[in-house]
Amino acid sequence: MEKENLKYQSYLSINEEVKHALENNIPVVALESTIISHGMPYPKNVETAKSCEKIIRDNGCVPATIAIINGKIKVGLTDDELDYLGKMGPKVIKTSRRDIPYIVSLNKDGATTVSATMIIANLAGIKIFATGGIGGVHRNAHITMDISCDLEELGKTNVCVVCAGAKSILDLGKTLEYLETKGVLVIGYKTKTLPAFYTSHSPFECDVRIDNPGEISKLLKTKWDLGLNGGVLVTNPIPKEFEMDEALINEKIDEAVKEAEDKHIVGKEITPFLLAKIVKETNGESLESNIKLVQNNCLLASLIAKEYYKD
Ligand code: PSU
Ligand code: MN
Repeated sequence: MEKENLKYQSYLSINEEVKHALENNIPVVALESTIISHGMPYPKNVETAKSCEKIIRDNGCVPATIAIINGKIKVGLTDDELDYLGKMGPKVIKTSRRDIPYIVSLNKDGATTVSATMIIANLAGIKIFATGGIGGVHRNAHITMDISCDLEELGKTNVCVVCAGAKSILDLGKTLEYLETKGVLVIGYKTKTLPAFYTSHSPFECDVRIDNPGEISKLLKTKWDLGLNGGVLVTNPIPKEFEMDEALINEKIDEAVKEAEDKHIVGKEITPFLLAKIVKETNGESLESNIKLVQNNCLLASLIAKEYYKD
């Protein structure tokens, strides 16, 4: 029989806390780093990253924020590394699946998106990952073909991603269709309605509603026991008290999408451009909602992880 390829291990730098947890069946929750570098401005980005780690610890799990620093794939960051990524902001390279070998082999710094974080979490043996929003099918994808590789990753990598739905910078209907094609179940946590990031609802429906983290954990085990490779998307609505006014946020999103079109912003630049524009145009109100929903996702991911690692 061919020897299993374990070469990847030499590229991974798993910190002591995470290593100890993985070896002792203590639940671990992965976190991405593009949200720090490209998703939020400094210093709120670093404060949020640290508060997310605290929520995960307070709920009996170990956080593993993932990034690539000087070519080393880090699973679990120090506070200094979080500060560094936060201060560097968009100067750090936004790293998705395609970018990983470039960043690693040439000793660069990379902030990992949902796709890259899923890959690395899976290599490290972490099954549950909390974020804010995933990438998806962009609104004018029928012209630009802009479809986030996050969706492809969800189609093949065995990690459960907890998010607050997708924002309407994307075409939510096409995003759901794409996920269906890739065999990715979209779970609504305590809701059948697909949450739309800044608001708890959208005109679309999740595939199933599940109200209990234990049932989500059981579903994950069943899927992977059956050899049905790929991710599961858990969508967790933003708590009502932190929701934005739907008309206001949609107006700002429409304006931002129009400006990106006019400026011919394409490829990996477009999502960070839209996120920053929306924060600016809502005078930071959207940033506050964003922080609250990410924290809420860290809590749910911890509850699922605790069930998953129970026995
Ligand atoms: N959506 C957000 N905040 C984010 C992102 C998306 O609300 O920070 C980031 C995530 O890292 C996601 C990436 O994986 O953007 C998707 O980028 P793209 O659309 O270029 O695939
Ligand atoms: Mn894209």
